[in-house]
Amino acid sequence: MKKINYSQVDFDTMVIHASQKPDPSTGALSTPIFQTSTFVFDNVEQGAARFAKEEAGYVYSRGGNPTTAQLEEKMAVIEGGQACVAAASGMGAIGSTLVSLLKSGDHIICGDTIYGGTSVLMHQGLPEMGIEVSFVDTTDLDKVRAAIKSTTKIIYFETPTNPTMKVTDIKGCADIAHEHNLLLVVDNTFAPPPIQYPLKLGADICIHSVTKYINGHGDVIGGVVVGPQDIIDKIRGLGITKVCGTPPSPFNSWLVLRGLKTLGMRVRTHCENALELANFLENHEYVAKVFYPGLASHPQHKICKNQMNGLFGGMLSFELKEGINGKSAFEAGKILLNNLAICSIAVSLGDADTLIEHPASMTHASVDTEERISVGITDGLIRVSVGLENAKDIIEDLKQGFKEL
Ligand code: LCS
Repeated sequence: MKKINYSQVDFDTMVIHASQKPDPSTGALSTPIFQTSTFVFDNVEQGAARFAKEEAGYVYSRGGNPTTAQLEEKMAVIEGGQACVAAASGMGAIGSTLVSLLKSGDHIICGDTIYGGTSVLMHQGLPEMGIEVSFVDTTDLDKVRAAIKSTTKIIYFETPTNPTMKVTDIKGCADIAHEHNLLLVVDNTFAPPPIQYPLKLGADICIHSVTKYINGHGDVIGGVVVGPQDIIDKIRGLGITKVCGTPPSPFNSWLVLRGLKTLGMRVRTHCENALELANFLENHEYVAKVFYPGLASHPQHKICKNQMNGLFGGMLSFELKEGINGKSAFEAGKILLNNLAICSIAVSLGDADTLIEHPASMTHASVDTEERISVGITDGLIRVSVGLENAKDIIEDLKQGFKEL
């Protein structure tokens, strides 16, 4: 068979075909699940050559597995990177990356609004290993520049941020990072392709919690890191295989491969539904503020338009007004969430189902209260992962919930 030139085919064609090869022993089109811990060598010499990396091939599934390798190859093509390593979770991907690339005495600049689990890693995990972390509002490039020290090695952020949807100019930050010989690491979980391509905008490393849109069906915990071959080799060899020991299971890799085939159509529908819901919420009398990159009212809407490919993601958050029928915004939010039928009260995101949650008591409960409020994660903030149901039904669900306030 001839090879597909991925730069010449549409995204929807590419995500189906990238890395896919019929199984050589059976011709199976769907990638087999190589549910094995170990791989048999023909002889001692071959085993030694594999360990010495003189011969390509598998050894032990903590260091590499054929099903997972197909996922890694596909994700590298999707994000436009040289190589990819998969992990058992998004946190496994982030933790393995940072312990592989940083050492005691190094300094990292981290966006000031991040997922609660990443916040624990940055506030406790890294400092306890002697790594200094500065939290910076990366939407302001002057603040990023000012935070650079002689020991700085990495700039790290999410864009859009979880849960406030703040957007950082990836290209602007990449230019600053490279002027100072730093690596730019972007967590692209909230804006997966075909929305946003951090590596094409100059980032060195792109991370996903594939638990979210990349798998898309709410049945896997997983992560990936995409970047240059030498860096990915280091993260695989040290972080994923030895220090953290966090490869995904072959079955989970297979589920993600299956989910990926519909990435484009899922993501486009998430984006369309989120824009409709954002417009509805912005015009609702009970809503004080909506945070969605696709609204003209979003503070970085101009940057969003450029770097998010005209799609703005499936995530939004909003604040209810204080004093609706004498209730605080927090009380009103509880009543609203407890009276929904289609939207499930749950953390995570990127599933077919619409998920609604309260960051202050759930995803970001581990963040220090003062810090949480200072970055806009108020007690009244509600986050929605807009699903693939019909947008009208999602809006009707919220409408009937609002009637209970
Ligand atoms: N990065 C981002 C931006 C996330 O939102 C999450 C999880 C992670 C990394 C970690 O990925 P995991 O280990 O869970 O695969 N975010 C979650 C959230 O907002 N609700 O539940 C999990």
